[in-house]
Amino acid sequence: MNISASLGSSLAPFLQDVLHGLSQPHKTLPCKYLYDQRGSQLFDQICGTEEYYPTRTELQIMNEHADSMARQIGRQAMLVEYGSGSSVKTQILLDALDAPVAYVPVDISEEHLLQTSAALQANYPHTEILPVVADFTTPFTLPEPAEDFSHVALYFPGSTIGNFTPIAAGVLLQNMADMLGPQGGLLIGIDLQKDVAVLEAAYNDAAGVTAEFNLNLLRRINEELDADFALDQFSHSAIYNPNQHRMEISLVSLREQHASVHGQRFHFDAGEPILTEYSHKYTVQGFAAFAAQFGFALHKHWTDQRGYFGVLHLVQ
Ligand code: AVJ
Repeated sequence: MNISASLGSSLAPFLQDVLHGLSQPHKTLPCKYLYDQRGSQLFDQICGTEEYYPTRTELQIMNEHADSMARQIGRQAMLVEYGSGSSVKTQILLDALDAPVAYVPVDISEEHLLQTSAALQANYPHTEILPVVADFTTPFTLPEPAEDFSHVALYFPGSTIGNFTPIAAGVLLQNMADMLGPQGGLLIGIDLQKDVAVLEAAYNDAAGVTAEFNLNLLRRINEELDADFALDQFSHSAIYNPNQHRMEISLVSLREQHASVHGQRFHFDAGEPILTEYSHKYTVQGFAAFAAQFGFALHKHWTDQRGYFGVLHLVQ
């Protein structure tokens, strides 16, 4: 995106969010901006690393239990997915679901989304594929499928919910509850609490793909927001915070330095972090209790043998 094209009377949201985050006493950048075209590619690459267990574990759970999940979801559903990415897990669900009325993948990475949707439509001719380019953290309108549907089934895999602070996750769950109504269900993937060494290895892969994914955010800011971050003067850091049950992922300034974004100059101390992402780890019961505050009841859940990852079906 060209910023001059998206600048109206106010600043473009990306620029606004970056300037705001870097002006905080503890500098932050919103993790949703990690997923441009290059970032989405790098994330897919992370999923293939030896150390990053969540995707492969969730896939294994989906492969093993998709039929049981499909029975929970029921017939005639409009399947909506938040943060669909490459929709790999969704295809397992679509295969088990016996032609849902429509599939609505929602993602902010437009190119990636439209490519994936075209491929899916060819593979699932009896399901209407209705991609929506949107940021699912802010309200958006669901498309109307040509055929009637009986209920909305929301699929939110990948433990994306882990990126949200408890407060933001609560807002999201409330929005989901409002969208779903009394007939709706939520099938959600969550990463579970486990040995710290396993967690930290997953976010510090030896090949350095996660580091590149994280640094890609600064490269993107340089490119799109007229900034001048010295990419080799920031390093990737990913540490588990056992009190908050979350991975804290940041870019650490390797020396005292400045960077300008769109004419605004920011100072960085040596060792100062820019927080780029949280990844919260839950327990099944802990998450169910949390979701209950927003009217969700846990109907069924599935996990792997090691108990690394959980897929939960919650209903209103
Ligand atoms: C896509 C949010 C699930 O938190 O594990 C992976 C993102 N960041 N490695 C996660 C991520 C660094 C990932 N989620």
